[in-house]
Amino acid sequence: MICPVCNSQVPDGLSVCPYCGQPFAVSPTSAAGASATPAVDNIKAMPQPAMPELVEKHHLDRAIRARHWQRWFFYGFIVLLFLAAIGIIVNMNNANSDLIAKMATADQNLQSTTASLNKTTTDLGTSQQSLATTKSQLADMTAKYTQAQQDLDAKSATLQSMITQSTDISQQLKTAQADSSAAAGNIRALILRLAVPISNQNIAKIPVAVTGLNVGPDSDNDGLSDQAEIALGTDAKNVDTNHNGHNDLQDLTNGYDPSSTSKSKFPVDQKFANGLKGKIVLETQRGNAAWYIYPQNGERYFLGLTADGYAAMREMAYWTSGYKGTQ
Ligand SMILES: [Ca+2]
Ligand SMILES: [Ca+2]
Repeated sequence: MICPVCNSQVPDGLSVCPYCGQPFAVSPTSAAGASATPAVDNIKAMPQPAMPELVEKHHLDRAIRARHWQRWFFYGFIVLLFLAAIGIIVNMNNANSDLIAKMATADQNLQSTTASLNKTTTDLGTSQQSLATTKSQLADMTAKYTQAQQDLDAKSATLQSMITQSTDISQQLKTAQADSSAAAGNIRALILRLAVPISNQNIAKIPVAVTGLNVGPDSDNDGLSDQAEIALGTDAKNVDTNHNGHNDLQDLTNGYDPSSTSKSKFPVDQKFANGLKGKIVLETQRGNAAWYIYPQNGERYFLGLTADGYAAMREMAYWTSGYKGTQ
């Protein structure tokens, strides 16, 4: 049978384990039968170690085996700890390397960010200066705009005043033109009333003063105005009315009658002319031409056609003023 305490194989029928001293329960059959004798015999036949030594040896063996297993467990545990420590160190080393790399990267990023920040700060300073300059310019422009607006308002007011004045002047000019037209009519009527009528034949007896004959339009550009050519009976659109090879002004300057087809000189009668000194004569056959007979030399000075009474008045004022300029 097996000892329940030390698990040692012991012969059946023993009341005590010979290895550990554990008492056994003795069955009645084995305790009081004839079979008890063989068991005792077996026990006797077996080498019987001393009981204390056996127990002590058994305990020592168990302690040794326990120590043995404990030692191996300890060694295994140490190995595991060592491996774990190596793993931890390796991981720490790797982590440290990663941290160093990350720190280097972070340091580079920090330097880059710092440089970028410094540049941004510089740009910001520049932008602030530019903004300040722009604000200053804007304020200056605003002031100029305000001044320009004020100037514009002032000029607008001045212009409006000038427009008002221009309207007044325009109205005054219209009034003056009406007055002038009325005055010209009155002067024309006065000349017609005061002038001495003279025939085309008789006026040719009065020498022509070759001055004052170029006032106004000159269609053929021969030096005689269109009105003067009407008064002289020449063609205002033909420089040589009598076809004698000399233009109308040249004929007149040399005493020839530029309207005469006979190409002859004027039939000047100075005595007749002197009789009309200081008077206005009106030759009615050639557009009511008015002439002033100058008192000093008895020559006739063209005043104009009475259709233009105002011009006639100016000419008469000129010739009667005593002034003989370059007209
Ligand atoms: Ca002419
Ligand atoms: Ca001629």
